[in-house]
Formats: sequence, structure tokens, C-alpha cells
Amino acid sequence: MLTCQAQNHPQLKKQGTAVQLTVKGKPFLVLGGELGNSSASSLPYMKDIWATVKQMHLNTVLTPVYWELLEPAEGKFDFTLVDSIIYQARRHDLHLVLLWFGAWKNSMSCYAPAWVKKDQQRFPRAQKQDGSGLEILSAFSHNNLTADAKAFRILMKHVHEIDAAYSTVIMVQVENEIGMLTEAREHTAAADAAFNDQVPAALLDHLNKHKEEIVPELKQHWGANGYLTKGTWEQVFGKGLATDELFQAWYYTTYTNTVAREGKAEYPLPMFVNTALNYKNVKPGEYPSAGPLPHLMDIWQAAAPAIDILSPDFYNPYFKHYNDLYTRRNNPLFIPEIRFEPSDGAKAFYAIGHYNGIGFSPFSIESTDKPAEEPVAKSYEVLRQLTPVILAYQGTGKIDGALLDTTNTKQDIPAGKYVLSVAHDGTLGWSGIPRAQWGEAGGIIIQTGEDEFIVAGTGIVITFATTDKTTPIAGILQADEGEYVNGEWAAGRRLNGDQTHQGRHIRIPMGTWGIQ
Ligand code: N0T
Repeated sequence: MLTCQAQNHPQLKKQGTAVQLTVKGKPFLVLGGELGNSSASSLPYMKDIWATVKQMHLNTVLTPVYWELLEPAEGKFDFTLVDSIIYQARRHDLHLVLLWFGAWKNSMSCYAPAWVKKDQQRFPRAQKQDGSGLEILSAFSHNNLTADAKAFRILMKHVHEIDAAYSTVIMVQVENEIGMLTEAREHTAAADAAFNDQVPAALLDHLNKHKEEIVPELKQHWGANGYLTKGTWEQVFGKGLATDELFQAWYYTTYTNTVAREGKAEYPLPMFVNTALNYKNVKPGEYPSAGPLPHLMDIWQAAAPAIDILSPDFYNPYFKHYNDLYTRRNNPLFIPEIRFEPSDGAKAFYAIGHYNGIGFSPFSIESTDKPAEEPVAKSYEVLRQLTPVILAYQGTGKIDGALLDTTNTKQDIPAGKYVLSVAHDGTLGWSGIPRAQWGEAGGIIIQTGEDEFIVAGTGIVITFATTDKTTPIAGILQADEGEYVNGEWAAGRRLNGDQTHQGRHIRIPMGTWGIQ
């Protein structure tokens, strides 16, 4: 039975067009929140946080594991913090996603232990073109890689020992927001030598093999009319910052893959990397470059088979835009960070319903005085009830999400012989709330039968049209509000009259959350 247990660790599995996380053999939806960077370094500080996140209906906490505190002296590991966090999470019936703050944290190497930071000969830093050093460990150093990967491997071995039977820990993030600054690539002697060397055949082979599918932003880089043939980086991809970034990406990726692979050798949990998204009109080097950015997805996929997911961190408002980009190339959507703000409530529905998202997680989730009042908490309560249904339908084409705001007020969702038109509740003009204060509305729509739908969310109004030319209108036969109790539908009021605008629509008003 040992092998049986070994195969029962959390893993990613395909269901239709979706990829789902399974925990203890069953699909799992991450209703998460990430702790502030320094919170998990102090057990007294953590004390009240568990109650806060429970009030917000989280089922998973994303927590850093700090290399400097895990391995304060070389080869001497201190598991006190990791153990306590795991035991406390378990006691609160919460899962954990561990974030390995190893060699890189938001480009920098601030979480490297003192014995690494102090020995720059043995653990070299990245250098700029003028030879000055950066507070960034070089990706071209075997010593850096070995030290980082070894610590990570020992962490995963330990997590396996204390947690494989419980699956408290369900996924692991490798490093954090990897990205080169303030130049597009490193200029150490080792980096320069690699740059003037041949482009690795593995990369050329991968790009040639996937020529038709690779993302257009990468393809445009060399035209991609013909096949790539061998040469140095500049011979193959041309001279310029874009090539510098691509080169650096390959080496970040191979490095990160080795760290992940070492960890998986002890305990093969699903592993992901997260991304500091760049913004328009900045050059490589000016934004954290060479990380798992949308234009570099193919590089990361080519070099990092041990990384299962490339994740976006949202600190910009372009939610649909970046989710569309990150769901290319068969990449599953997991959002480990999004700025903690009221719109998260609506966005959680959309990520999970529209993109078959594995999970959602506002950053610094403990930063609230009124946890139960947070929009995301209210959405999580609805999503918690609906989880079995959502998981059963993800990947089947019968689930979708809506995300609406003051400029994007209506979304049509085709569903069999119907078209559901989901509009922002503000468009009715019934609430008296000025347009500027509408806020985001969002929901999930699941078609559970030819003529039956479950809708859940906040601030949405749904009308129905028919695509069947022989019936002039689609009306509402029956509308019930209710909740799911242990996965079973428990109907509340039969909604009719004013609640359906006398049979014209289904409505979950702004400022309320519900399931119908
Ligand atoms: C995130 C977080 C934490 C145009 C920032 C976001 C977390 C890291 N970095 O609080 O540091 O560990 O992953 C960087 C996004 C910059 C905002 C750019 C606005």
C-alpha cells in the first residue's frame, strides 16, 4: 500500500479542457490568500491570522518559507517555523501553498542566508555591464544553484516526512517573481561566455518543433518564417535587448528547473513560478526581465518541465488581458497574488468560472480589520458552497464566468439553445448608486441541464434569449434562491414578482452575494 499512498500526493489532473489540482485523490479549488512577506517569520505574529483567514472562508494560505531562517548556518536546518505553520494550518483545517523564498525574491536575493550573502567569491552576484555588482545572485554560478537547490530539496524531504499523510501542503512556488534588473542580462564573465557560446540545441529544437504554436510576441522576434539554425545568441536571434532577455530567461529557467526537480525528487508536489508583470513601453532591464512573462512562456516551458504552472501576479487592472495571455500554451490558471482590494470579490468568480482557474489568492490577506466584510470573503463563502459543482463542471464547456464594470457592462454567454445576457446590476438604475461607485460585478454560470442553470455571484442581472427560431422568447419557468449544504442544494425562497422583475430577469443585486 506504500506505493498507493505515494501516488496520492496532491497533483494536477486533466478534466476535459481544464487542469485541476487534486488533493487526497479529489479535485480541489484553492480559495486562497497570501501572507505578507514577513508575517510567517514570527509565530506570535501569526497567532491571530488564522482566525482572520477562517472568517474570510479561505481554505488555503500561501505562506513564505525563508531560506535565511531555514538554513541559518550552512547545512544546519531549523524547521521550527515550517513545522509550526504546517501544524497550525492543519489544526485550523487549512491547506498551505509554500513559497520558496530562495535565491530570488522580486528579482533580488534578500532571502539568501548571511553565509551566502557574505561570501561573494563563492556565491557570485550578477554584474552590470560596467562590472558593478547587484544584490542578485548570479544564475550562472554552479555554487549558487547547488546551495539553493540543496536547501529546497531538504525542505521538500522534510515536508514529505511530516505531511505526506495529511496533504496540508498542496503546492509549492519556486522562488518569487524572478526577474533581471537593471539590465536585461547579467554580465559576469561566466554570463558573457555563455552569451557568446552557441544557443543550446534543446532550445532551438523546442522552438522549431513548436514553431506553429509559440506565442506571437516571441515569434515576431525572429520572424519565424524559416527554422532556427544554430549559432550564438546574437547570430540566431539578432542583436538587442530582446535577445539579452531571452538569453537570461533561458538560464533563469534552467536554474529554476533544477531547483524544482531536486525538490520533486523528494516530494513531487505541483510547482509553479509567479511573475511580476511588466507594463507597456518599457525596455528589458527596466522591468523585472526574463521571468515567466507572457512573451517568454515558450522559453519557460522548454527549459522547465519540472514547473507545472506559470502564474501572473496582478498589480495592474488588466485582468482579462493577462489571464487570456496566461491561459495560452496549455498553461493552467492559478493566481497566487492579486492586490487585495474590493474588486477581488468579482474577479474570483471570473477566474474560476471563465478560465477554469485552479485558485485565487489576494496578497497580504491578513491586512484587514473587517475580514468577514471583505468582498472576497463573501465571494469565497459562495464559492465554498458551490465548489463540488464547479469542480464537476470545469473543463466541460458548461461553466463560464462574467466580470463587469462601468465600461464593460454586459457579457453574452451562449449556452445550448439559449444566450444568457449578463449585465451589471447598475445598468438597471434601481440601486441609486452613482455609476462611478458601482464597483466590479461578477458571477459564475453553470448549465446543469438543457433548461437549467445555476448562477452565483454579486451585482449581476441575467436575461435570456433563444437561438431556436421556432420559439419567439425564452422565459423563466422557476427561479429559486438557496444554498448548498454539504454539497446538497437547499432551496430558500421561490423568487418571482419583483425579485425577477415579473419574470423578466434573474438578479443578484449589487452589494449582495447569492446563488440561484
Ligand atoms: C509582490 C508583492 C510582494 C505598476 C508586492 C509585486 C510579493 C511580490 N510584488 O507587495 O512583494 O512578495 O511577489 C510587484 C508589483 C509592482 C507593482 C507595479 C505597479
